[in-house]
Amino acid sequence: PPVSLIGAPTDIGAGDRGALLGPDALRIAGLGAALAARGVDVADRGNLTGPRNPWQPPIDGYRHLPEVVAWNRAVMEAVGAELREGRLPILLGGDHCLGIGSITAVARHCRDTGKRLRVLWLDAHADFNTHDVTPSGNIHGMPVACLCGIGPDALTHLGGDAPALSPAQVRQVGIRSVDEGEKRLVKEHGLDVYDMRYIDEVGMKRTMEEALAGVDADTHLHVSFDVDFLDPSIAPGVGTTVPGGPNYREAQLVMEMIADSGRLGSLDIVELNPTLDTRNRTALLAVDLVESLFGKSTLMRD
Ligand code: DIR
Ligand code: MN
Ligand code: MN
Ligand code: MN
Repeated sequence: PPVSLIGAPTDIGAGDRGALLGPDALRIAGLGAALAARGVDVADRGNLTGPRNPWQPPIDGYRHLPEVVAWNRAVMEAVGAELREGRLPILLGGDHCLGIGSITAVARHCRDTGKRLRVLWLDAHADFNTHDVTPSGNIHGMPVACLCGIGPDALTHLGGDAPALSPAQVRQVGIRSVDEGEKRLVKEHGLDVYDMRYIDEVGMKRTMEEALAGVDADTHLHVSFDVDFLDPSIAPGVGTTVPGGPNYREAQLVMEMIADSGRLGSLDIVELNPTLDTRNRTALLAVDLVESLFGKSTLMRD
């Protein structure tokens, strides 16, 4: 399908400033041209607008909740509009709190079109915190919980009805940093987590086969790609680096196996922070990986 790039220049849910520069860093790294070179029909919708970051401490366990709601409403509307036109939206974050708006729109689209939804959450973190267990109040650590109906009403009911997702629709890959209370919640809600220990033990190939099992012609696959999923040695341009992530080849394999499924329906690229990067290398890597996600292959046998 044709692709639409939607920029959401904000770091409203993050613990560091700078992710608001992510959309332009991805553009400057050549994201649009790289997709076009693959024969993808791509339109850049420009950047959404929203409140500035007031950089305040948490209130009742949330930092910037009203501003987070405003940004997510804008994202939900923009992503929903592209889906209704039969296009594949790529959300350029911005921090990962924006996954709430993006995936709420995708979930609604799937309900309207009778598609099954599978969400692949590529991240170092589980993003399943709540206001009473969060160590930071940063809402980028809470989107999966919010999407599963656990969180403030304004975010859990963004699309009208809650929850947008059931934990059974989510597969998390690359996880290696989960807070104590968060871990209890992840277990309680039965999230399917392929953590780095699992990936080390069984390998990325089998991990992805399992994460994609059951994805069929009636499935809309949403990929929420937090750039901190990648090992910081290859992707330093993020706020919350965690050592021990997927290397370059493992990340390529993830993208190639998603491409092979043929079911990619929407994508978030989030948490890229150009102020912490070196010569835009993390954005360039993200573009390289997105090329694989859209079918660029190193296979000789195809
Ligand atoms: C940490 C960091 N778990 C928190 N989270 C994220 O503040 O909730 N960093 N998502 O990217
Ligand atoms: Mn995340
Ligand atoms: Mn993360
Ligand atoms: Mn669709």
